This record gives sequence, C-alpha cells and structure tokens, in this order.
Amino acid sequence: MEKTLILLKPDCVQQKIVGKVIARFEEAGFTIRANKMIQLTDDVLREHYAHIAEFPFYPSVEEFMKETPVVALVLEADGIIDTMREMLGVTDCLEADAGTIRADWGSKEDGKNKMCNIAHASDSAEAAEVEIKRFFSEDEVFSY
Ligand code: FUP
Repeated sequence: MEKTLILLKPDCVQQKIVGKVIARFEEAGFTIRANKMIQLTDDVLREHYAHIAEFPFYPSVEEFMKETPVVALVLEADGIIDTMREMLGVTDCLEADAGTIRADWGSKEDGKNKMCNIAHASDSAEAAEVEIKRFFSEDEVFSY
C-alpha cells in the first residue's frame, strides 16, 4: 500500500468543491488516513515548494497558497501516487486531459492556469514520506 499527501488549494476551497474532489477520491477507492485544514505560512511554503522557490512566479504562488486555509489529506491505495497524478492531470489546467480534476475545475485564466490548479499531490514515494511528515504528526495519521 502506498500513501500520498494531498493539499486542496485555496481555489478549491473558494469554489466550495472540497467535497466534490474528496468524493472523487473516495469513488476511486482511496482510503482517507488523515485530514485537516491548515493555514500555510511563508516558511512551510518555502520548504514545500523549494524546487520552484527561485523561479520568478514563486511569489505569486506563495500569495495564492495563503489566500485561504488549505485542506490537507493523506490518502492510501495501491499505486496511488501515479493514479492520483493521472486523476489530477498535468500542472497546466489548459493542457490537462478531459475528465481530470484540473481540467474540470482548474483555472483557464491566462496567468492562473498553472497556479490555480485545485490540488497538490506528492510526485514520488520519497516525496510523499517527507510531505506527510511536513503536515501531519504520527498520531494524526490513522491505520484503522
Ligand atoms: P505539480 O507537481 O503539478 O503541483 O507542479 P510543480 O511542482 O511543477 O509546481 C509547483 C507549483 O507551482 C504548482 F502549484 C503550480 C505552480 N507553477 C506556476 O505557478 N507556474 C509554473 O509555470 C509552474 C508551476
């Protein structure tokens, strides 16, 4: 079994589609192991987005990710990291395949289409391990 870390971003919260997105995860058979709402800070964002922190668009991402609290989840299923990234679609909502979460609900607005893309998902098992620890303590991740 594999776990992944999901952040439902401020555009998801603002559109009030948190429930719809989580419904897709449950319909896919994923098990919710942890869930909470978090207000992100500059420090945690700089850590989480270290791989883009030097890009010119980073300050906009930082501002956007603080617009509202985000909904963090740990989900589990066989092969979930790859399945989840397929369900989400590629970073750019204009290029995401039809039927993916980002194609259905992500921003199609010029300048926002790569940033307001509904959800973050871990991109590898190694990243998932680090990211789950970043947002959840051990006793917040349930094995029932
Ligand atoms: P993803 O793994 O699909 O979340 O995408 P990345 O890790 O490559 O990007 C991290 C964040 O930077 C994403 F939330 C979107 C944002 N981003 C931009 O705003 N502009 C870009 O050109 C690329 C990424």
